[in-house]
Amino acid sequence: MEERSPRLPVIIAVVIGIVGVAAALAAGHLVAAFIDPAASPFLAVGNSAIDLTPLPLKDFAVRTFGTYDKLVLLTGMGVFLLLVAATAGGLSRRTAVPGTVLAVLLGALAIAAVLARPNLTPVAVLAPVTSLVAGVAVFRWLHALAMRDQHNAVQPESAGRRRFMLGSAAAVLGVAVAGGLGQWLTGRVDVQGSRSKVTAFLSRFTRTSVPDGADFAVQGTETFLTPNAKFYRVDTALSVPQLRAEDWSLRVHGMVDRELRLSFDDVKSMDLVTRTITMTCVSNEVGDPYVSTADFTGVLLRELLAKAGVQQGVDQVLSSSVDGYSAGTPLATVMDPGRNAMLAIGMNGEALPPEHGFPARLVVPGVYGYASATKWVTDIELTTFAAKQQYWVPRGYSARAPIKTESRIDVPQGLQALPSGKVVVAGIAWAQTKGIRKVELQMDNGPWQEADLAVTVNDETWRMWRKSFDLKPGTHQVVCRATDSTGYTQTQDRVSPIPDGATGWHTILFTTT
Ligand SMILES: Nc1nc2c(c(=O)[nH]1)N[C@H]1C(S)=C(S)[C@@H](COP(=O)(O)O)O[C@H]1N2
Ligand SMILES: [Mo]
Repeated sequence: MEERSPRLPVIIAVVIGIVGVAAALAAGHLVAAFIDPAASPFLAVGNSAIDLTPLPLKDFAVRTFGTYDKLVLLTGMGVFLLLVAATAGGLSRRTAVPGTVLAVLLGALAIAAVLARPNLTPVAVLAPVTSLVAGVAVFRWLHALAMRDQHNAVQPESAGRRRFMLGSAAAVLGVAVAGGLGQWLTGRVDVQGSRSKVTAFLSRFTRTSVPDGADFAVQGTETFLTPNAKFYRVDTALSVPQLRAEDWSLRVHGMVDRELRLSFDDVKSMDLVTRTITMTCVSNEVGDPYVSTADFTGVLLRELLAKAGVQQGVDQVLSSSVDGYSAGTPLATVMDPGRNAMLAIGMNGEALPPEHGFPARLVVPGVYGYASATKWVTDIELTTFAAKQQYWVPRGYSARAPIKTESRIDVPQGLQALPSGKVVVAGIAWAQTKGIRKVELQMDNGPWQEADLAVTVNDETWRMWRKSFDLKPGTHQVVCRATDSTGYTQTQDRVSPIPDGATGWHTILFTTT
């Protein structure tokens, strides 16, 4: 019989591929824990994928998966990686070349992703480089052990895989230790402890009091202030940045008379105010939920920037975050004495939740979040729109993004079936910082009728409305439209969020029986 080079059983080859990739991820994760958790190859690749995602796809993801968009991305990446690792292993039954090539390619991808992260220093590249080396080394080592077993397999199969078994057990243990240690080191940053101290500090400040009658929550619609846990969340951060207030600082620079570097204690010692503000995401399609309201506590940006001395010619306030996001807001909007643009450290009486920007973020009434509300903010540069572009501008959104007058029906819900007779239609309208003057409803193509408006809180927030109808059994269609205090009635023209926010009338179909 002719001598053939040994061939590994498929299952062994596949296991080697998977353990090799796991070793690469774990080793990189551990090294990243010492440099910057965001350099962990899996996260870096995911974050770069987000940055490269075309705008329509990003909007689709936000709309389809909501806050789970990141979980979906991570799961998808995990499944993809598992399949690639298994395939590369399976192709390496005779020689280790296919698996090695794949490990090098994946390593190169991770290196490119880390180098592309705007917020990582060059030394962070050590994490994916370690991944590449560990992946290739573990893969080739296990492959060699398995091949030797295969060659010597004169005994029955069961007894002949000792080296491979021991080797892979050691590798799996190594993966668990390195990955676990990396995770532990990353989690050691005591963000919750830091938050508790900030919350205790904020408890000394009085909250704003939302007047009675500011919402119609009795109808099952939203409360005027959105609880922090229900506040909409939109960002590009695959993992929430873990920053302690004690380690945070804010640099204010660019076209200023004096550059500032503020610590969190510096901010705490400034004049802190609390303002009720409604935030809105530009990705909000007509009827969507990306609008919420909170009591924000912080320093007015116009006072903070005055300390730095804004120079002639500045028209853009470019804010950046620890994770490399940036937002650009018109200087005139930020400095407007009639508007409460702020550096916020508190939200509804507690420290900002980590996912809403702990320890500090910006909030600018009347401007969509992407162009103003930088979370985990660490840098404010005074510059011009001509000189610098914020994160979303090269990706297709407008540089200037005032919030459009809009309204939404919250009850009944689309396609809901209700008893006939008295039916309450209720919802919200917003036109920060103009304020809502009127909301009208059109039932079953009848005449427009004015809804009752809830008490006004201020012009930087949404306004609740409701109206009851007497309805016979059947199918009904109700449409709403708001008019702001400038007299502008929201347009019926349906446009999508790109490039500067959706418009159109919200329409609901429901039945009564
Ligand atoms: N660092 C950072 N800040 C960010 C974003 C982001 O992706 N990264 N997204 C912005 C967008 S698009 C919006 S709508 C608001 C949302 O803030 P929230 O998640 O607290 O509601 O944050 C803004 N600030
Ligand atoms: Mo947004």
